[in-house]
Amino acid sequence: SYKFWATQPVPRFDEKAEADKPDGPIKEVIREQVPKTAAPLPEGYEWVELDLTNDEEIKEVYKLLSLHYVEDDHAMFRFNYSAVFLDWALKSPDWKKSWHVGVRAKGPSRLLVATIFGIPIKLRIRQNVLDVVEINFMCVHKKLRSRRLAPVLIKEVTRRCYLEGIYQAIYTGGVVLPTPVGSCRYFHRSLDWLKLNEVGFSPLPPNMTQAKMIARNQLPPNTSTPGWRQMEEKDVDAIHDLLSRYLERFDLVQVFSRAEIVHWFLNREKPENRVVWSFVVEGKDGKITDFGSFYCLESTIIGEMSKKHEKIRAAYLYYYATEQAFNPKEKGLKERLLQLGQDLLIEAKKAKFDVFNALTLHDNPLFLEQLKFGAGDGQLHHYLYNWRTKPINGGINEKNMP
Ligand code: YNC
Ligand code: MG
Repeated sequence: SYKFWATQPVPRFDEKAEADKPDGPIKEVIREQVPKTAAPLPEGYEWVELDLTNDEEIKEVYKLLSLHYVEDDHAMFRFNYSAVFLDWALKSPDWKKSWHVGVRAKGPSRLLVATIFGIPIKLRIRQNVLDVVEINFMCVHKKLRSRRLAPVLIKEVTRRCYLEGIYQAIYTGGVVLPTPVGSCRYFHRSLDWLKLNEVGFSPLPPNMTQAKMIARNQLPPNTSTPGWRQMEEKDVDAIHDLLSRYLERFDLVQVFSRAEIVHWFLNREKPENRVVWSFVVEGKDGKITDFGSFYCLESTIIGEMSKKHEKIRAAYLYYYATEQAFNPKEKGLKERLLQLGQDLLIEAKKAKFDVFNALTLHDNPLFLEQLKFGAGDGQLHHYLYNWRTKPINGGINEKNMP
């Protein structure tokens, strides 16, 4: 029935009548009418701005999310976003402390019981480029669920965005709400099939043996694209140019500044706790012709399957781009993406990832099945807040941290 969402500036499921309206805001926000203070919380709780420049506070967010954030439908796995991941995801260029919202218990424990975060990004929706907020990591402690706290969090972060003159948002989720602008499915490529089988993630298909499954998922030990190497600082401008041109082909994409290319892609940490892994292909003439990346996100094994293994180490396909997209022969694009995808899988295998995940967006459907990815049962829906546009198929924003 969506009692809360029915009050919000989002398209209704049955809004067919509006389908001919041009793209634009659903509601005009009047800045003077935006409340200057937060709505009250239930007795015993208070609003806080989290200070993510303080390692202790990042650890508190880590702790809340590691115990209470997103689980799969069968409660077998829970995302385990690391503290370095949160630092990377929430302190991107021009981040604002006022959009790092928490709820604490009053009293001596001051326990953090709920969060919702926003970061500023530039988004292109078809022909319109907008400054928006990307909302992520909304979480309520399990003991406080189903008390209508989520709408309170959403309204508070909205108020804080309005005060900054930001009136549109993008967010993703596994749940169906009014109304997805696009939807995609998760695909999974086993890198350590035996471990995935032992933790209950990959069942043995009928008429298959374990040995056959292991053989089927073997990868060559080394990459094969000539000129393939890790991304370095000196590649930033070339990647900025290549990725920007590549993304012009899609209808819903982030528009990156140079500083954002550095932030989102440059390999920073040592491999042991690296979040983002980025690679380029350098031609003989020194030109960067291709780019590919993935990020590391572990899941904790929470069910009865947790006896033998504690965690699944997953690589998530992130952004990629190739000059081949500008070659008039479409066949060349598919072949090139198969080649780049294979080398990303090999890098992930070398870095001891157990599985490689990807969504059915952008050009991914061109190579997923041939690279032995299989459809999972998870869906990811993309949503826009206060912006009307026709549904977008496939060409949707890659940022997919659920
Ligand atoms: C969800 N994921 O439908 P109705 S994704 C949005 N996104 O409202 P209560 C959600 N809305 O149906 P609980 C939602 N999940 O009555 C539920 N809702 O209209 C809606 N899980 O609230 C739901 N993190 O407090 C219903 O539910 C209302 O106690 C019910 O809390 C929900 O970060 C939640 O999956 C999700 O921690 C916090 O279950 C809790 O269950 C939890 O009674 C595990 O809420 C972690 C989890 C969500 C991950 C994410 C994106 C969030 C986007 C929020 C919307 C942002 C809008 C734009 C704002 C800025 C605008 C500007 C400018
Ligand atoms: Mg609640």
